[in-house]
Amino acid sequence: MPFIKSDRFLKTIRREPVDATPVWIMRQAGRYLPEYRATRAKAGSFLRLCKTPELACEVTLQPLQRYPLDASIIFSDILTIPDAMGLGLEVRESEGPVFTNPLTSALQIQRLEVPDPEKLAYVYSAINLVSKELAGNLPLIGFCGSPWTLAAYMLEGKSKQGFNKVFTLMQENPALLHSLLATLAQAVSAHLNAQIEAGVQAVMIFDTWGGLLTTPQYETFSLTYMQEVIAGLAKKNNQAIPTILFTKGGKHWLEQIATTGCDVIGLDWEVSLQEAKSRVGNQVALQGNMNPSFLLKSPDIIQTEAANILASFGKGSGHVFNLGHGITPDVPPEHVAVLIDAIHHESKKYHV
Ligand code: 1CP
Repeated sequence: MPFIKSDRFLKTIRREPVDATPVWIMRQAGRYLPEYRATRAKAGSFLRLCKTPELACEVTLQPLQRYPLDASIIFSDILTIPDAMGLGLEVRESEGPVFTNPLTSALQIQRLEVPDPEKLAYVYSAINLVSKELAGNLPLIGFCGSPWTLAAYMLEGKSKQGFNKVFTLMQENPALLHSLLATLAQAVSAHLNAQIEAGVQAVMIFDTWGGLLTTPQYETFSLTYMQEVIAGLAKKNNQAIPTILFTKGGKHWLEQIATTGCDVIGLDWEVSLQEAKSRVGNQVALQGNMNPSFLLKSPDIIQTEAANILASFGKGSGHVFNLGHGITPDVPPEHVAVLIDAIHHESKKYHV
């Protein structure tokens, strides 16, 4: 199936009228798709897949060839920045991402530098290739991790519940943590700006581990740096590029997030769209927020939950449908088709 043409995503972010609610899915190119697994096997490793622009382009397009999605997201990973800073990323089948050279000393942290853009050129080449294929029919989203979330992985060396090491540094040497976050904010800004230059029409900041923080810690160690990143984004043809800010576990901080300059708040399922809308009003659009585990249930349960989420936002433009976190590898691909169809059909009544 050739992919559809849709302008619903960008219109919804601007809260302009649309005929139906747009939908895309976090990790839409991923292990639940057999064609993704085949391309990953051909590439030999996850990182080789990311670093080969033709293959990254191929997997970016795979979900669009299967489903009438309203947006695409470039296939890459948030951990490519630390990899480019010399930490040596490996993504292992059993363990997930691991750094062969994690941050273990103050000296190592002090010596970190914003990576040479050449080291991430494969991302920009993949964006060029995907943009050509999409030919303006569908928007392409670029992305990065938040400075806080990247710091958590870089100090821990891998994914680990609680991410204790970043909290130890926060206690023992907050100034050093701030210097790491400041360097990462510069690296993230440069990476997003290069993605904008290469052709993405929106960017998303994934603050996956912001929810581990207390409110004062969130403001000091995560939000401030994301605000700095947003303030530093390049314009294209004098127009700001829309930004989506997603803090997983961020339900307490929607009001603060709405003041960062972001255009869309990404929500997980811990807060309803109705509540989020009443708290942030018309300042920003909202994206989310179905629990991905519903995709493991039967089609009628998926349809009912999709309808509940649409009803929670209610009438009018300003809601981009998505999951509240990434799709899991065990989801049957047919269930994704059921969900997207339900969103496009069931949402029509909210857009008259
Ligand atoms: O085995 C495989 O093929 C690797 C699985 C995989 C995939 C498909 C990883 C390793 N990364 C990705 C792609 C990816 N990662 C995308 C692609 C674009 C799309 O959405 O289609 C995106 C946006 C990400 C972003 C990402 N990577 C985040 C933020 C979003 C989130 O899920 O919270 C995070 C935290 C990562 C780190 C990472 N990379 C890979 C994994 C399995 C993880 C998560 C590790 C953990 O649980 O801590």
